[in-house]
Amino acid sequence: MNMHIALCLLTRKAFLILVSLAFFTFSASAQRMMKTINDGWDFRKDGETRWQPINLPHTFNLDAYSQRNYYQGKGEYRKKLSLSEIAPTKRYYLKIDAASKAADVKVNGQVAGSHAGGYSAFILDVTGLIRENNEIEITVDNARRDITPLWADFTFWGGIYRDVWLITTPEQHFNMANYGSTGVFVSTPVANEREGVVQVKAEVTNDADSRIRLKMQNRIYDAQGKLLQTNAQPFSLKAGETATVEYKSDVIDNPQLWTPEMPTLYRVVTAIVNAKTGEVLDEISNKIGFRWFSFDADKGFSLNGKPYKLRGVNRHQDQAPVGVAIDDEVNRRDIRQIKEIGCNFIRISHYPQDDALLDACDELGLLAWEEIPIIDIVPDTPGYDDHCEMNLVEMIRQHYNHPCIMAWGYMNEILLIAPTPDKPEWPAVRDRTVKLAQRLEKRLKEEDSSRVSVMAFHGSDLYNTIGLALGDVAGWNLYQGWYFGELPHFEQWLEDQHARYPHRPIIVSEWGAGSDKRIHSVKGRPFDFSMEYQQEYIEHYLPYIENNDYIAGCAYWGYVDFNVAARQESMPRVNNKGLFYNDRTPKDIAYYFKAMWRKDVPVLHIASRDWALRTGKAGEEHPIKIYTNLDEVELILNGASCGKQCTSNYNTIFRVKLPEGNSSLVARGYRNGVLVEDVMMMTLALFPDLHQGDELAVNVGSNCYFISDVSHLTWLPDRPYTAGEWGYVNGKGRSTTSEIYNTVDGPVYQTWMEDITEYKIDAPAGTYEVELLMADVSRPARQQANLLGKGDERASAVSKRFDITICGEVVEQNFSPADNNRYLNACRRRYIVNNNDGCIDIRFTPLQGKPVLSGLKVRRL
Ligand code: GCB
Ligand code: CA
Repeated sequence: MNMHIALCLLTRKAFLILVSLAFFTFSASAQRMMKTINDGWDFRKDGETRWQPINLPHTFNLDAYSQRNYYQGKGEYRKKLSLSEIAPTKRYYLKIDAASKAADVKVNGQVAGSHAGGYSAFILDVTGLIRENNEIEITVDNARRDITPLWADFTFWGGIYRDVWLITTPEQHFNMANYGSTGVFVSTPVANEREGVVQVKAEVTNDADSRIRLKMQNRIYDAQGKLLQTNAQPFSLKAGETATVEYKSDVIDNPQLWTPEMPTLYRVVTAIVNAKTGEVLDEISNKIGFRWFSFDADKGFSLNGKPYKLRGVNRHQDQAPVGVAIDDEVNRRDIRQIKEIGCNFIRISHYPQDDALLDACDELGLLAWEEIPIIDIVPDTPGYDDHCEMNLVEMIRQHYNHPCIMAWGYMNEILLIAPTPDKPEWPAVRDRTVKLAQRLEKRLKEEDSSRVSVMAFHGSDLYNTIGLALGDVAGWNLYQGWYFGELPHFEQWLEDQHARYPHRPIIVSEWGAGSDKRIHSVKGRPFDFSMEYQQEYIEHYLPYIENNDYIAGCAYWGYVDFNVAARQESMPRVNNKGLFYNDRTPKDIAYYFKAMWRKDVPVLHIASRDWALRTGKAGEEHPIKIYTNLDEVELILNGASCGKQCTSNYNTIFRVKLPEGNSSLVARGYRNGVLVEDVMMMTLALFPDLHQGDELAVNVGSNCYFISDVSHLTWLPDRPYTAGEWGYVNGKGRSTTSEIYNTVDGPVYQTWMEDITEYKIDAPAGTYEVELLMADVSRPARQQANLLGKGDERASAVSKRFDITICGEVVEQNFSPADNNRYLNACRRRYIVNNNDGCIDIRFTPLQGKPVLSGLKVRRL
């Protein structure tokens, strides 16, 4: 029976049903189809013969976790892809969400295209190349010098570390050749409490070889999914033509505004419809938010007409052990966590991030500053500027529709490693930097005049004097009291800038201090990496930011500890300024932010999770800090009250006598008559008693406890010798940020007593094991330029040499901790000595340079 006869046999009604069914199935299959093709890839590094099976997202730089000079070069990816059929009327595309830094793509041996830039998506039309059975080959290169970033304080992870998509569309579709964007651009030209208007500019392509009549249909839904408006406008496209179709909605009355507290999202669904058949050919859905904002040099930031402090963090994307090869849910979890501590703002630093992150910002309510990674200095590499501009356009077009975005940035601390103005190379660097800034500023405004432009400066006045303060808002990255200067220099810097440039809005785009969970002090100092100094630094900066209207807000540096292969310090390869550890568990300090920023919930946190193992003498008082937004807190130790204390600056410190062993701590307070509690366990280990055979370990030359995360041994802060006790007799405390090799307890070696000639430990007579820890750091490794001048010890030409005597016995002669050229090497020696007179006396006799001692361990045998 042929079709014709069959149709004749049908009733009219059945015929109509059949036709509409046919259309339904036809139109469903005719529309855009998107799927990830992340699985089943092979990978090898350039020059390797063996392929290894991997899945995307993938990075080939897990070596950044273990070595400073991580692999920078090419990586090859390949995948077999079979399709059940190739439809002659369909278009086929590969969308690669990020390949760092550059990618060359082949399909079945033919060049499909290439891309420069490691942080934005690109789309390649592979229609002419694709078959039923395919091989896709992508060569990625993270060593290219013509693509930014070239210098920066983070690892330039190579790989295809976001999704790869196969997209098929009908011959008429939204433009797939617009800088990796969807080709559909949505904005809200009118947005206020009374009225909202949505505008859509859609680029539509006709890849067929004949003219076609089409309609662009837009449907607007409210947050509850109710259809508010629908509109269809006819247009036609010639064969091969791409045209922009514009639509402006009718007024939406009294729109619910988007705010971080109530991120109401409307939706606009834009479709291309075949005017003749009614068939939907392509469709893109966008979420929209009605909000407006402004920056003012005196009043700071305003959202929807009201003053609004921007409270934020900077976010890097990596998480061990996967590096930047993170899944979407990692992005979403991070945004939830950032919201949780009360942020309403995020600086997406220092490069465009995953769409999943931007979506989460829209949905959970975080205002965002996003930027491209032009960092530290502008090189004169040919092609660099063009790639920068292209990456800027990609970022803007790919993320244009996100209501969360309010600022686009394009340079970070761009004069940080530039030659100083007295150097002959300066004028050229200055001129090309200003030229590139002007070019990008202009392009940014052409692309998007509805957002502000921003740049982040480091603490140098040159930005003002050479004309780099050309953006709408000046971002200052300030580290007074950390890399240099003292804490009050922070507000002095800002006040001076505000006074001299009274019309320029200011945001504190970075501020932060490092901390290492193994390091603690009751009197922290800059660069000791104690958790406690990080708290002191933050407790100084944040109230100033909060209480001064002219500061639009801030982004703390940073949300998490993140990987920097080249960084050294107490945790080599980690920038440890995070409010959260790299695994996303909070540091205690995260609760200070939460206490300050969350007014909607009671916050009460015993800030001793990071330091739950204390060491002390029986009866000694220990500080227990509470972060809270309650006015008054009671602390209960092992069931007994330690009293109530009023809080100020969102904290209070109790001084409590912990008994030996485990204790329970309960913090208690009331908010609106409702009980709020926090509970934790702490442990006190008694101060080592050599009479009892305890192991005494001293972090010589340091004010800090060091609790090894491997042995769990506590190395006590050093102190001067007093009779009946132990300590140094002389010497000068020194420290380095250079990495110490061949140890897991680096920080013990990074602080030392220099020029020491004697160390004394009063202890009962007997046989002892005495262990000395030393390192010769007089040839420090080159530090990252980003360390803003810290850690540049001057290299000395000669190694240190000295004799060591313990209890009158010579244990080392002409000793050098750097023997065999082992500078920066952990050197640890153990001696068995007899103490006959109640004092273990350790003496150092200098032969060349100054003797050093970094750590000391004593145990009675
Ligand atoms: C900065 C940089 C940032 C660094 C940070 C730091 O000023 O913008 O990339 O990671 O300081 O910790 O030194
Ligand atoms: Ca030490």
